[in-house]
Amino acid sequence: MLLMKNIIYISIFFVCFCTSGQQLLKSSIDSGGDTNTAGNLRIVYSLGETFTKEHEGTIHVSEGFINAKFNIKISPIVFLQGPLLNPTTVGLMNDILRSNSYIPTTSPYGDNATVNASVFDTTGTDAIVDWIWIELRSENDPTKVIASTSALLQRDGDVVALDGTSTVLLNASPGNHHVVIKHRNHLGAMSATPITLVKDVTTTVNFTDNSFVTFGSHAQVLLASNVMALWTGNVNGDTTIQYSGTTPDIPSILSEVLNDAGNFLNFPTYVVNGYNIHDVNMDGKTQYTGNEPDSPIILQNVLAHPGNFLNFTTYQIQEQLPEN
Ligand SMILES: [Ca+2]
Ligand SMILES: [Ca+2]
Ligand SMILES: [Ca+2]
Repeated sequence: MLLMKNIIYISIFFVCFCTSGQQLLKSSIDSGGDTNTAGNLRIVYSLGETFTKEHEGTIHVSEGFINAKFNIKISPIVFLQGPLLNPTTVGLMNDILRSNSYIPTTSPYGDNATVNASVFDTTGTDAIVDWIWIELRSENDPTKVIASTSALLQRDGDVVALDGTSTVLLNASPGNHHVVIKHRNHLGAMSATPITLVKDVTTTVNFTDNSFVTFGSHAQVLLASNVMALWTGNVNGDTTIQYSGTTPDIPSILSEVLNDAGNFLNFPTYVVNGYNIHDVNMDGKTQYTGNEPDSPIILQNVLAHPGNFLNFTTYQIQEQLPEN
């Protein structure tokens, strides 16, 4: 009788458990899966991965669906070379795109994030230079993006959230991750080693510090002021900066200038005003040749690159990310 009662209780429990069990929400899905280790406890969460073991070693639990929403606070600091070429204030990037109201309120990157136009009202040190892109990459496979977001870049290099001032939050599990910074016409860079990021505590990742080690070689340009910046001049959407050769960036600038609707007489000296990927120094003007042309900046970078021993004009500055 007692056994029968227990079976009934177990059955009731089982039915309740099944009917009120896991719900599959969009937020529950981590497309790639990941692991977390604390002491001798290791949690593996994934969707679509084949489990070969449910547990192993001391304790090793596998779960199908876990809502892995954490707030990783990260405060990257990065300089773009373009707006530092002729700085109006020493040590601060120019914010000419902002002061001319050229920066769009919708991100140029994949998440199409939007901001309130008022974030571009701030002037001075914390004025917004442009949109920027952050990725966290897997410790074990740095080609794999774990989390990513559009963010905003201040003149002093602070990368901030979409309100223009707050710390960036990323939805990822605490742990060791590579940090990648990308910009639409500069070459991206990644931390050479994984960086320990923890929940609810801000971690500063300073790409401008010349002792900060980036993946690959010469991922950034060393400026005269002894700080590092992302290389500018990748205007044709690939992963290299090239003046002349197989995939040069220069013809793309010329084409942009000649094809502009306002350039009736097809002058190569014509200036295209506005937010434009071909504007290498980010002064709000895209010019092929003339008073303030963008093309020579690309030549200067190619010739100045530490890897271009023989000063070839055809040298390619390759973006130093593991997938390239
Ligand atoms: Ca700042
Ligand atoms: Ca290019
Ligand atoms: Ca320009």
